[in-house]
This record gives sequence, structure tokens and C-alpha cells, in this order.
Amino acid sequence: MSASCTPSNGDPSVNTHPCFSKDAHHKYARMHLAVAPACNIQCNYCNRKYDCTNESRPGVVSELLTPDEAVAKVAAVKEKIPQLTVVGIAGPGDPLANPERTFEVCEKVGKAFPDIQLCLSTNGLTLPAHVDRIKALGVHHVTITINTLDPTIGSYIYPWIYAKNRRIRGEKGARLLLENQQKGLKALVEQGMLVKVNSVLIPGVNDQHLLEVNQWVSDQGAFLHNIMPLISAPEHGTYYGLMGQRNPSDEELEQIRMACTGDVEQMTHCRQCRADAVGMLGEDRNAEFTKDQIELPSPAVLELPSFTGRSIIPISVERPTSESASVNHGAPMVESGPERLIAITSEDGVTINQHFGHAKRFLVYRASATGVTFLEERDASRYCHGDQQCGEKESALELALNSLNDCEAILCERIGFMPWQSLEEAGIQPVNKFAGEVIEDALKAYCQDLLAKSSINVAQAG
Ligand code: CLF
Ligand code: SF4
Repeated sequence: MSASCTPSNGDPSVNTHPCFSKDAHHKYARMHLAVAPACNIQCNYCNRKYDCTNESRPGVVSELLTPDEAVAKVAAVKEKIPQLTVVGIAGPGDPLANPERTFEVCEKVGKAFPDIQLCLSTNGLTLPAHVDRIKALGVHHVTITINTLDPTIGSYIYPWIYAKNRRIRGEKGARLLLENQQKGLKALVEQGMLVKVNSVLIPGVNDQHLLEVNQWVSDQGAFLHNIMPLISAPEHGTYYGLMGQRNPSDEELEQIRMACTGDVEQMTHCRQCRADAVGMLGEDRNAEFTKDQIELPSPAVLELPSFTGRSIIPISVERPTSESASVNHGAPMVESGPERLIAITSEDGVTINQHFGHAKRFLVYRASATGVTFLEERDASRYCHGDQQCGEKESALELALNSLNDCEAILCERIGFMPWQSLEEAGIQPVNKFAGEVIEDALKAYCQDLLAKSSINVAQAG
């Protein structure tokens, strides 16, 4: 094992980063901004109810922030914690599965607080495509979770990934993920960025293999290797938790760390903090900075293209809360102009994360020349009961079709062939390419698709 404590490559930013420098963690604070809810892979140690366990421990849930709220939170924390040197984005999903939100936050925080160092943590699936942007935005430190180099072992850790608009399972999916992690690491190092690799030690799955990972990471020029213990328990509701996968003991963790032969320095002071952690490592002051305690900007307004295709107009997307979602917003939210209704299936009201057949409710949005607004929640008359093929309960499917009969499209995570066909026959377009995405982002992209197809009558718009 290489000596772990305070690695330095002469980059002064290391000395003030509490994770990248062991010496710095007693002196400087970091904060995480929970702006990235979606994820594009499934790890067997993760339950999406909680934060991304690649960079945090399960069992805690973050308060999601819009980019502007995130900037306001940095200001509030900076005022009370002058030792704040690092702002990181580590979830609660994967920051690069939410690239627009993540990069907007990096840009805004970078501009407003030029003395703050920006830090990102990712599973690496889309990293190669984003390296240039990360560099251009002045992100100083990046963490990639690399649990294995071997797609077979990967298939025991990652049951599926979502790429190229489809879910890719087993070894094939794991191979693509691992290739992108490796490509991404190399590209970041080539750009001169400081890269930390996190590896989750999973007894019986990747324990001995982590020695190979350590050597490879070292050979590639990563700055730091953080071998973290799996945290798994049945109450977390993860695959590993439910299957009884055990955690490593302290001795096992120490033994693996000691057996590593790579020259890369090892991190031993990680606190597996949560995706909204605030303060020095090991302390969490997030409770002092919840949204109800800080001065927030006025509600988020998204810049979306108008349906005229000629100008950019602000479009407000109201995200349904549990209260608003239960109310029928019967009154029109736009006064005039053509409109199209777009339905969404979502378990959490934030991301498109529900199978059409499992939806008990549809969230319906109204798109018009003046923007996109949340309209109402509708009863889906759930028709898929899990013990049957989707579509067998035709009368229930008909109820769902009735509920959507004025909608142009339904954006869902997945959908069976039969209901897909029935929806199309009813003139309702099923769309699953936005699976896992934040509703706002998906609506924006869908509307842009509409514009690109020039499917809205420009003369009527507005
Ligand atoms: Fe956060 Fe991670 Fe940046 Fe640190 S945490 S994004 S590198 S600022 Fe640090 Fe926390 Fe361990 Fe992460 S102690 S979980 S290593
Ligand atoms: Fe969960 Fe993070 Fe893995 Fe995504 S990358 S499945 S959020 S642990």
C-alpha cells in the first residue's frame, strides 16, 4: 500500500480540498448540492429512494434543489462557514445523467464564487462525452466510481445501464459502462485534471479484484484511490441488502488497502457523506441550510423555445407537489392559443421513473405558445397487476386510454408492446426515450423535438 495521507502534485487546490488532502479535512469545509435526481444505471447497492451510494451512504434523502436555489444555498453556507472551499455535486442520482442541471449549477456557482473549487462525482457512463465541458466550466476535481475492470464482475454489480435510448442488461451493459469509465478517466488525466477513483469493496464480488483496479488506476495517473466499504442492510431495500450480501469488516478493508501495490495514494479519511452534506468532513450542518431557512430566488423559470420557433420565451414548468398533485387544476393556466397535453408517469413527481403499466396516476402538462405548465393529476385506473402480461386487462387499459384521450403523448419509463400499440391507435404517442430524466428536462427536450418537426401550426401560435 502506498503511504496515505497528503498527496500533492504541486497543485495548490489540493491543499484546500478536504477530500483530496487528508491534512485539509480538519481545516476546510465542503458542501454538496443535491441537484441531480436522475440516474442512468442501476447499482445493486443502491435504492433510488436514497442518495447515490457511490459517494454517500444509504438511508438519507436529500432535498432537491433547482440550479438557482443551489446558488442561493452556496451563498448562505459561505456566509456562515467561511472555511468553505469546495462545492461538489454528487447526486442524489448521477450528476452526468442530469447534465444540463449539473452544468448550469457549475457555471452559476463558478461565476458567483470564483474562489470556490468545483467538484463532481459520477458513475462515468456518460463521462467521455462531457470531459470537454467539465474542463471548460473550470471543474477542478472529478471522482469516478470504478468498482471493477471486468464486465463479468460488473454484471454482478450493475444489472442494467441506460444508454442509446435503451436499457442494456448484464455483461453487455456492464462492458459499456466500464469502457466509458476507463475512457473518461484517461481523458480527464490527459486534460490535467485531478481524478479520484472510488471503489466500493463488496466481499465475494470484487474484493480481490480491487488490487487489479488499484494498479490500473495508478497506471493511468489518477490522483487518489478511495476504497470504500459496502454499506448494505435489508432495510435499505437494495438488491444486495435483500439478498443478504454482507459488508466488509474493518479488518478486510484494511487488508485490501494494504495489499494494493499501485503508486496512487489512497484515501482513508472518507466519511461516505450524503449528497447534501454541508461542513467539515464528519460533521453535517445541512439541517441549518434547508430551503425553508435560506433566502431563495423566485420560483424557477425555464428558458424554453416558443412554439413559433422564432424567439426564446420564458416558460414556467410547475412541478407538482403532493398537495398540488392531488388538486384538480381545472381552471385554464393559459388564456389562449393552441395547446397540446402531454402526460407523464412518475413515482416521485420529479423524474420519469415509472412503467406505464404501474402508474396509478398520470401527471398532465399543457404545452402552448406561452409555455408548458402543470395542468392536473389524473387517475390512471392502474391496469397492470404484475401477475399478468401488460394489456391483458383490456377494459382497464381502456380506462387508462380514456383518461389520456385528449393527450398528444405519454412520456414514461417503459411500456409494454400491447399498450404501446393501443395508445398509438388512439392517437397518443408513447415516448420512453426520456426514461430516468427529470420531468422538466424531458418536457423541454420533447417540446424541442416538436419544434424540430415543425408540428405546430406557426400561424396559430400565440
Ligand atoms: Fe464531495 Fe466527493 Fe468532491 Fe469530496 S465528498 S464530491 S470528493 S467534495 Fe469526500 Fe464525502 Fe468521501 Fe466523497 S468524504 S464521500 S470522498
Ligand atoms: Fe444509485 Fe449512484 Fe449507482 Fe445511480 S450511480 S444506481 S444513483 S449508486
